[in-house]
Amino acid sequence: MYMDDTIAAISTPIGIGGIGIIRISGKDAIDIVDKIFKSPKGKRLTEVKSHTIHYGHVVHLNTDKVIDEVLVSVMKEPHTFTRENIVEINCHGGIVSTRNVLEEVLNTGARLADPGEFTKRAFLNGRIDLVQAEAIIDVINSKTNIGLESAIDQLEGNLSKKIFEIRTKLIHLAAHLQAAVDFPEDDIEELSEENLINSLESIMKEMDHLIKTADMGKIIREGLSTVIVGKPNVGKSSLLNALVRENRAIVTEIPGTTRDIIEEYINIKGVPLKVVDTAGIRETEDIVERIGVEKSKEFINKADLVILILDGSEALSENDKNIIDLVIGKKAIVLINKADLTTKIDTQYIREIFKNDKVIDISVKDGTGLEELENTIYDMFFEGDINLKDDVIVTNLRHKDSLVKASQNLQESIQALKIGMPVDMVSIDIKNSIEALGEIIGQTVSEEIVDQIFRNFCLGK
Ligand SMILES: Nc1nc2c(ncn2[C@@H]2O[C@H](COP(=O)(O)OP(=O)(O)OP(=O)(O)O)[C@@H](O)[C@H]2O)c(=O)[nH]1
Ligand SMILES: [Mg+2]
Repeated sequence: MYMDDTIAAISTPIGIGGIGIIRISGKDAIDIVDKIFKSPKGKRLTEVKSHTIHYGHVVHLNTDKVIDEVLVSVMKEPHTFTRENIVEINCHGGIVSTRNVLEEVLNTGARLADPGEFTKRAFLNGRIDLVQAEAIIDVINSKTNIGLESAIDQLEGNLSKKIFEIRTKLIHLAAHLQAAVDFPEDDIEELSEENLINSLESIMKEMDHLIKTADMGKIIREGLSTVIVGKPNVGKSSLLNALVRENRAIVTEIPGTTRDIIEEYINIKGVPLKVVDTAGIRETEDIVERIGVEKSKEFINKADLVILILDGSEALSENDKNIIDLVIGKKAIVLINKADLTTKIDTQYIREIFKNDKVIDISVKDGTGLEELENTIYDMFFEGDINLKDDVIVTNLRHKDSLVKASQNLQESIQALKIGMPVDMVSIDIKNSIEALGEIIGQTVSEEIVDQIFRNFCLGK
């Protein structure tokens, strides 16, 4: 596919900076910039070699009046980001100078690019697939190192390759089935039903493993959603401050200090966490505090991880017991705080109630147990059969949805085989599965979805 117009946009953030970059892509990119570029030696951009940089000035098309002093990179198709001719003008990074240069490029025949249009052209011209295009947004938006690493991994094409492999296996199976139906007299090696079911099941297993990684993918993108709960004055805000390593939340000896929800992103040994410090939970008449308590309960239900804090220097109260009831059954870590004081709580009893969860003695005040807490969070995150280092991780909800659809279709085909349905019916399910996989990499995706994806991009990308 070849788009016939030439697009341009400012690719650097709007604001004051060292340099501003205007990017132009399309078959006329070099001609357009050549008309408004003056080099000291009279060099013509239309005659320079590809992938070279040139010093000069951008001038007004009609008056030759200097607009800015610039460096211009010329990259000829097809070895460019969009597979079209690309020119990038590096000018001084003021708001006005960058805009003036862009305006002159537009006056000379380019059209202002839509958000993401450069990347969309890279996709439509076949340089990258849809997963890679989406990974570019993720690289730009990553909030954590781990998120960035996984986006780069997808940009490199590792997820696409995996999807492509699974899809190719299915296509082979479908072709084989079809051939056996179409040419029964030919001597096509019969796939025994058992073999077919085995192959389909093993492909489905690969899909299901990818789907499983999506839960991890969500954490990678958004952080492990963690909530700190406990009755008033047990040290919740103190713990948040210790984890953030600054005085983020107000800490006092007055119970009921935290009234509103405080949210912070923190990084524990590379694991991104979105931690919420809540108002201490207790029966109360105070309307403000009561709203805070209601919110805490909501957070417990939504969180991936609950950190329950108990005060070890006091016996367990009714209040603690009510909170324990809210937490039981959730993925939790229990902290018995204030280990620097004399222990009054029945730790044995706590360990019994939470026999499936980690219980840690801790003193936020002197730092005892904090490292054990961090190690526990790290281990929880990396537990199970998902290996962040070697596995391809699905981080995008659209990819997950298509994988779920593909897996369901296979499940149906297996069922159909098992109850002895005709091969034609089985083939339809397999074809639907192939199509769902194709949506992920963009082979069978609708224009509408493509437009929607690129609309999320920033200008100039
Ligand atoms: N001795 C001791 N005191 C602590 C420890 N951790 C917190 N405290 C003290 O306990 C009191 C309450 O701490 P906060 O962090 O405000 O407790 P909270 O759970 O956020 O309280 P609310 O916001 O009122 O629900 C403060 O005086 C802290 O200094 C600890 O490990 N040992
Ligand atoms: Mg607090």
